[in-house]
Amino acid sequence: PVTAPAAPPVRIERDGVVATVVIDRPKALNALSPEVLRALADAFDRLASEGDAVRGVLVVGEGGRAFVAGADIRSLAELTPEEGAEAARLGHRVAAAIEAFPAPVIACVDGFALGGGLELALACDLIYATDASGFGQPEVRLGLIPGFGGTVRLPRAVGLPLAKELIFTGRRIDAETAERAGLVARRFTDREALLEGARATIAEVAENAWTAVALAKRVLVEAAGTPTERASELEVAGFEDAFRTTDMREGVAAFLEKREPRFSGR
Ligand code: CO8
Repeated sequence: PVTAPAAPPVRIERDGVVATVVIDRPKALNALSPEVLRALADAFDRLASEGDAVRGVLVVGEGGRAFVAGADIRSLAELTPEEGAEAARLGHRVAAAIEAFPAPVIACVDGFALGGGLELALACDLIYATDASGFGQPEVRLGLIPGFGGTVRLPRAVGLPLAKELIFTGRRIDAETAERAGLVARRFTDREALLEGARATIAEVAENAWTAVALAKRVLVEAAGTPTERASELEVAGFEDAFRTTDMREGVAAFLEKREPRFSGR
């Protein structure tokens, strides 16, 4: 039997310097099948190849009910332990592609961000959310544990005690609680306000030297969770690299000359 080709589960939309990565499996609440994870990694690799043409990325879930309701539980069901590890590594590959991406990535959460969905959001630089959102790591309810970064990035975001409580209970918290815990950077009344707020943040970031933002992100990502001494070395190395850019020379000169900088992206 001939079947129509399935619509791609991930697409990229462009609006000037802002790219939006849309996860489009609303019937499964955008659950992360291996196909979705591969498509996400590809999307970030492709956008990274555009250099400073992309100044920020929004990640959104289609359908209005969920950002992402976790790994695709159906595709996990029959895996061997080795295949399970492989699935987790695929998730880590997506997180690595987002963290290596040279511009800010904002998870725009409108609805459920659970399990692998919260881990995906945590791999992004910022989480913005609507009041209708819910966050949790319910893996233990499935006999699983977080598989791509929940044990590493959730404690960094909210502190070890709350991270343990969330991971041990599988409990869901609302957007207001998540904002108070520092997990959500900004909260919005609805999806439209959320996307507008995220675009405005990228526009503000885009005023700055692309090189400096990329270096700052690299250092922030590499330094997170690294012992202070090593983290300080990473910071110094990034600081040194900034001095190799034309933009740093221009930015400093402009300040001293009391004028607006003209950044070139080099
Ligand atoms: N995987 C597959 N399908 C899902 C998932 C999921 N994670 N979540 C929802 N769906 C499907 C449902 O099966 C249902 O499909 P159908 O209509 O065909 O029955 C459809 O989406 C709608 O879901 P519900 O009917 O359940 O909607 P409700 O409003 O009743 O409930 C919930 C919404 C609360 C979000 C509920 O769907 C739910 O609890 N989902 C599962 C949440 C969860 O446990 N997530 C964690 C999964 S494990 C994980 O993420 C491990 C991460 C590390 C793995 C590393 C490898 C990637």
